Amino acid sequence: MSDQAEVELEARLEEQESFEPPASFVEQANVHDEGIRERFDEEWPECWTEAADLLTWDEPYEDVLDESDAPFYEWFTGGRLNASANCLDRHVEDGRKNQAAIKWEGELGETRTYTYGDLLNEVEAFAASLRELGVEEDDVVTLYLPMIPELPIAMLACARIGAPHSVVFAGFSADALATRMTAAESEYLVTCDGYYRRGDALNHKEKADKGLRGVEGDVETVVVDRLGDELNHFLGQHAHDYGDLVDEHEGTTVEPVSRDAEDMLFLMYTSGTTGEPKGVKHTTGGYLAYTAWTSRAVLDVEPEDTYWCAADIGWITGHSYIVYGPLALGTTTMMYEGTPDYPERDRLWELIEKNRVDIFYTAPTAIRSFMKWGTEYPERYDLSSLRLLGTVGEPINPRAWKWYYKHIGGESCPIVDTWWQTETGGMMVTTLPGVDTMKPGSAGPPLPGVDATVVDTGGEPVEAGEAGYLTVQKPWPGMLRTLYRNDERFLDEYWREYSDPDADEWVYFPEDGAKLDEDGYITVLGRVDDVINVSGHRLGTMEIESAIVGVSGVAEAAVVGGTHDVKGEAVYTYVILEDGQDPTESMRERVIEGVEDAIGPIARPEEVIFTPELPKTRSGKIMRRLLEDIASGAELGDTSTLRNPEVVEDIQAQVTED
Ligand code: 6R9
Repeated sequence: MSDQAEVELEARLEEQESFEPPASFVEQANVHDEGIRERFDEEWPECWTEAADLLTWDEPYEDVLDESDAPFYEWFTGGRLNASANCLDRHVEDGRKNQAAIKWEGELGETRTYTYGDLLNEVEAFAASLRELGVEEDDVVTLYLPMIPELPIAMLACARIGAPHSVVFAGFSADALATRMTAAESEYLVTCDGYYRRGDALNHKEKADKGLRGVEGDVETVVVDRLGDELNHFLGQHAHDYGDLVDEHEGTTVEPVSRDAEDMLFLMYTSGTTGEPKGVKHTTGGYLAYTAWTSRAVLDVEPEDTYWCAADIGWITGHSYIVYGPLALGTTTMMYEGTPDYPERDRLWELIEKNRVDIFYTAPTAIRSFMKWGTEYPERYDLSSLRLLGTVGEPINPRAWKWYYKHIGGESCPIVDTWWQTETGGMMVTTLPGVDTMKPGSAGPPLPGVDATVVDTGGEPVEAGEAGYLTVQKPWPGMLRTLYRNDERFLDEYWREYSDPDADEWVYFPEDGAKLDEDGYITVLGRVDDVINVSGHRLGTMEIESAIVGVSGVAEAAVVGGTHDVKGEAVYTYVILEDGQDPTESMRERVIEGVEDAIGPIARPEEVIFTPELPKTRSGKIMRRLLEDIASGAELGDTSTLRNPEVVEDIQAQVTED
């Protein structure tokens, strides 16, 4: 293409506000029925049998939905099934034993492929091992593992014996592990010696051991040997080597335990408004049906595909769309251990070309990094195997969307911008790639059967063109069932705001702001609670604040999100020291360390701003909005109503200095 033509094309793309799905995609799409939304509305809730039909049930369910104890909804009641049998056995029985189930790429270039047959064997061997260690049905097993195949294997082994797993992201700190294990009263842990990050061997076992010292009682621990001789570690009391266990139980048959549809499949701790992480409970039938259905309808996954979701299994995206959804459909799901820029900034594109990846799903923060690095990296590779692209985790700006569309998708792949949460289990608002027009920056209409409505503060639906709060007005199969052992908090956090319990009307509030357009498309604007979104990771400002006030010498702290080019938001901390303490460099380092120890490097403050006071209203409330504007470098509004307007200038000067 001539330079001139290139410039013209760029200009056209810049202005284009909507995109039709390519005809070549539509022809082959799993869902191309334009009337699907009306059909699901008319047939609701029976429409969801379409999702349940993707699964193999040991016992058929009696009712699709039981609303008798709303908002403690139950789905597919009376049905029985096992998630691991749905993800493994039935595909092996269908003659697909030798098809790749997991293709794993290590950071240093090693690869491992597990066929459905291999995966089933290892899952059975590890399930037998867990049983031998004493794990019984309904015992919570904590998995503190990085992106190695043993993580999905352990998840499926737990599912096989009916033991819910609680995966703790490997980047979380020892303290975060201890808090989650204690909250779940989990007496079993699967972890590893270490893993690679940008070529360096990280000592993970040390962190796990430190975490275990914060947990009461004996914990039976299994340690995966990821690094061989690279790091020396001692197994210690109550610790077992994963490889030895699996060798010992090789060839053992473990019958999948038949679970009630409403039995817990897993727990996932996520950040909320208070300092305590919330234990989101997902169950077997509804969750698996919903992740399978959305993988098929939205990600267009087919068994023949090589599908890659470049998230970490330590977050919900990895649970739903690396492990359960894709494996339930019997496809080949990829896992990558490392970072996108190691050894070079072309790693992901190299892996797409090498594995002939059909579908690629990542986060806007990653796309913004790719943009910054430049087109030379994707241009080195043949990405023509791609059929569909997806994003998740935070709003995507139209520029990043268009860059992804052009430079990764070659203008021939639809993009699905999928809004959902840990609590929703699966996607809720997104275009259907074979049906809907795409509008960069707007996630799209709600999925069929999902009643996502933007409302005003009074709970009334807003008019087209207006902004308000996102709500979900009808239950859906993938929804969380409660917060683990805390029904009261479940009601408080999600259902108090817009429901009318006297009229038995229940409205779910996800704590996101949103805007509606004339075509019913929803643009999600971001959290309206004290949760910030750093590189697609959800962090509670209260958790960070409590970590900072735990540092000796600190009197008070306020944490807000400030806008950041690549990360979306970054952590800004305003710190007040105790009398007699000086704002030294070492104090700053201790604050940063305090946060990393309590949560992990993902929560590392971008800036630590020392101030003698926080800006407060006359009634004594901290003006968070103002702190956010300062962090983002935005225009400040009128500050004269503050009790202490003079501190603002002082703080602002510190932020602009850096
Ligand atoms: C899946 C996941 C949930 C929060 C959610 C919202 C933000 C997720 C989004 C999005 C705009 C999208 N979010 N997807 N915002 N557009 N496509 O990320 O779960 O970690 O629980 O975070 O992420 O603010 O409330 P989780």
